[in-house]
Amino acid sequence: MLDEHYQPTLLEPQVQKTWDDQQAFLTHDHVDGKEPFYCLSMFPYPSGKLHMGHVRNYTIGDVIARYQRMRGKNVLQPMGWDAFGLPAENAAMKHRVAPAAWTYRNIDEMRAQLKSLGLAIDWSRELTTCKPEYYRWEQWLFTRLFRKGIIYKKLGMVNWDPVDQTVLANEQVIDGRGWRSGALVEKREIPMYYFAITRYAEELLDGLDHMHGWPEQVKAMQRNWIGKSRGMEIIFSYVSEHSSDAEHLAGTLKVFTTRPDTLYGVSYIAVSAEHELAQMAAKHQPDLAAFIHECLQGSVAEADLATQEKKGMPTGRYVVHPLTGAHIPVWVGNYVLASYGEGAVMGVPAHDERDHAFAQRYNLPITPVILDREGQVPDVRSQAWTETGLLCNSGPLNGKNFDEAFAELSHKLASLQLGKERIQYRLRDWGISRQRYWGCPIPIIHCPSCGDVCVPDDQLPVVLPEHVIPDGSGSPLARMPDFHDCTCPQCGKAARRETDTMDTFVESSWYYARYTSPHEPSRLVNREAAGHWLPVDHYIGGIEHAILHLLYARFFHKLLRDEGLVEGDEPFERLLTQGMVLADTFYRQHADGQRSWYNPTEVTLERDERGRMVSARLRLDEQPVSHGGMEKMSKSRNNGVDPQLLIQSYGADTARLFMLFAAPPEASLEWNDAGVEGAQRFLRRLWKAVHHHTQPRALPEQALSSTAEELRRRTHETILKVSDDLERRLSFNTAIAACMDLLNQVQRMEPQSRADEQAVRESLTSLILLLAPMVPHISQTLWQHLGGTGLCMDAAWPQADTSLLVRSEVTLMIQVNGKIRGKITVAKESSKEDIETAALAQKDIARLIEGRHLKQSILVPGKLLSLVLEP
Ligand code: ANZ
Ligand code: ZN
Repeated sequence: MLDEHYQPTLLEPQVQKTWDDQQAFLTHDHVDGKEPFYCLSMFPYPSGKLHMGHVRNYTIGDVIARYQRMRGKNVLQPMGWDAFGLPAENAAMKHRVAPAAWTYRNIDEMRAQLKSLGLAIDWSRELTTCKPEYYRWEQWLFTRLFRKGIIYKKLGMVNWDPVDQTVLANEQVIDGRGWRSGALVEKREIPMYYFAITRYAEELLDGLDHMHGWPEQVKAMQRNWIGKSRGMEIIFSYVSEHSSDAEHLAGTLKVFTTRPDTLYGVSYIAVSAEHELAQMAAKHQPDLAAFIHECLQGSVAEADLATQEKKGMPTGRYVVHPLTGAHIPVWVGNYVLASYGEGAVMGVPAHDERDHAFAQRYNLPITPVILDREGQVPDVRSQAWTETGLLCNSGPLNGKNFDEAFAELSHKLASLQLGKERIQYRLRDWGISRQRYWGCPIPIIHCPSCGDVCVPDDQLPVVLPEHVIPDGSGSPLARMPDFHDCTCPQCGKAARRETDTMDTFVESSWYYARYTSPHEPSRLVNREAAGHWLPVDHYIGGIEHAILHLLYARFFHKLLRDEGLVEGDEPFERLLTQGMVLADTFYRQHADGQRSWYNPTEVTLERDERGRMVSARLRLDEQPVSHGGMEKMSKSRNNGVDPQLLIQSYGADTARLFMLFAAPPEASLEWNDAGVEGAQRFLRRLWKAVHHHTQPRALPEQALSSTAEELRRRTHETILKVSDDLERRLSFNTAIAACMDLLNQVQRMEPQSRADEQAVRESLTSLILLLAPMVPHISQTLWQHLGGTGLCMDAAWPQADTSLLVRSEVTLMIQVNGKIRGKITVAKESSKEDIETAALAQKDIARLIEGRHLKQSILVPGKLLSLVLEP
């Protein structure tokens, strides 16, 4: 018997127990006749508590996983922990507890929280990256890549805290000072290990063009990050007045430019403060030395460099123009990046804004060499003309356009051996050494005779001791002879183990592959399992990972491929980047300008009839607080709402439904209590409708009433709509809205006959199945009550009976990219969206479209639907 009232907090643990008892989420690699589907949500850092962003992420992933399962796929949805990282060390210092113990305790708490959400996760595949059985394979791969030269050592710049005598992570430097000591941070160069990701730059860039399952925005961000520029390197020889320097200098100065066509407009050369010429010249010029020192103090972030005031100082050195032979002064410029191109720029003030600002400040010549659109010499006194055009003031190149000038210059300079065409990437090699304790040890042994030697396979893993409590002063491993003293595997002499650990981005770069065979004892992955499951069919995570994590994971996939461990070029077929969760912020400002922030749960709101906030008062003292707008839920604004409280008071299904209904997945979601209550109300209504329907009543045997006929049509329309929303459009909010509509129809109908009752039953059963991926607990209970056997999550996804959709029908041709590919019969009054949905649901059309994006659709009513796909 179904209880009259919906009591989610009682029901949900029972349903979860049923799933557990039946091992419903356990995934086997091969299930006869079932296509594999790998659905992955980005794994969390075990900070201790689930936040709303996690709940949103994992709910979306779970809906996709459960939907695909009902579609008959063999679905893999794993979960794990990105368990190394700085917060564990900070917590360790604060609470005097070992990072390992803190991390493992957090994992236990968060696992329980995730389970309470009812996620269809195969927990038997759980991974924890701080465990030796995981990171040993990272170390193993490191040694392979080191031998291949894909990992190499060079000097890298770090933040050094002179008081704490320790290297600081960027986030530990606050306003240029160490976060604990308050000491002014210095830059230091130390040897570090690097992944040669730049060798894969071209492939990482080209791959994006074929990734139709990724949002355009994310691909654009990756393109910019890789930053490919086509240009030329041009060589300027030094004017050898300062012969002592000339001996040390290579004899030439190289620049990288994307605008060789402006070569005749060069009026100075600017080098970065780190450039060898700058260093050399500073030896004789104390004022230059002071300026260079000042430049090196500032931020190294490119954004800061771009916006700061352009400053410079002459070095007293000159170079020779490769074509005119003119002498050109060399300056040190604070806007020149040491790590881009050659760390040197040919200054063309007439055609580059930065150079223009610099030249104006220091009275350097501004000579236009590119004509404007009208073919006139542009007025560049107050502003640079930065577009391309025909050349002027450029000797033999006058009148040529960019391409002609480029070609001619590259020919000419090559013959003089003073330049050549070159591709430049903004992407840098990836430095992975961290002078931290809580990370994966780098498997290298430093031998006084043999140098850097890889730890041999039979000595892996290099286990990180777990009982250590760091104190903030340097790496504890460097003070543990038990850890670092060892013998050289090559010559047997006493040697020292590397005490740096790896960037935690390394662990998250390959976990997706390990999930396919998480307990494989003898290899990084089981090749067969990896071949079976990869690539990930759908990857879901926050937009904040659009660049680094996703780029590193793509890079790793290629590394694994080149090691013969996985197939294919890309790890993630389709990507969904969910938006942030926002909430209102409330504060009071104190006399000293400081603000105290109050949690939304401590504040009572008054709203007008249109829902606008009229007043906000702190519950504690009934006095007003100011509204600071909607912001991302965060500790600093104290506007986080704890998902656990939400689940405890409303149940997981309500929490899930609210998350899905409040906004499309890619948009940001604004938290509000009214929405939560609305979600709960809908589930109560659904419950009530099923309860009401299953009360025994005597009904005559009669034909279907016209309202019931209409209900059937609506039911099948809804099936079609929700299927498309869940599969193609990933539009969960509109899917839920369609279900809400259908429930309204059901509730309006009082059956007059057995046949009518049957129609209602069909609607309710369909509704429950359509909602099952989103609200799995209530669906399981109601479905069982309506006579379903087994688990609702294993029931087949409802199929729309298209013959029922037709009122008075018309047949339309379907065109794809201009060719007739099929036809479709639809109700005369169908909306364009409905016709499109129905057309896309046709097998033949779906096959044509697979993996591509619909760019446009044009409806010629009564005749034709034309679909235009993206190339
Ligand atoms: C001369 C010139 C003339 C330039 C002109 C631009 C416009 P992208 O497109 O990002 O690759 N540049 C080169 N190395 C630099 C460095 N280390 N720090 C700062 N700027 C640097 O940018 C290439 C352009 O950025 C290059 O082309 C160079 O300025 C500058 F009308 O050379 B150009
Ligand atoms: Zn040795």
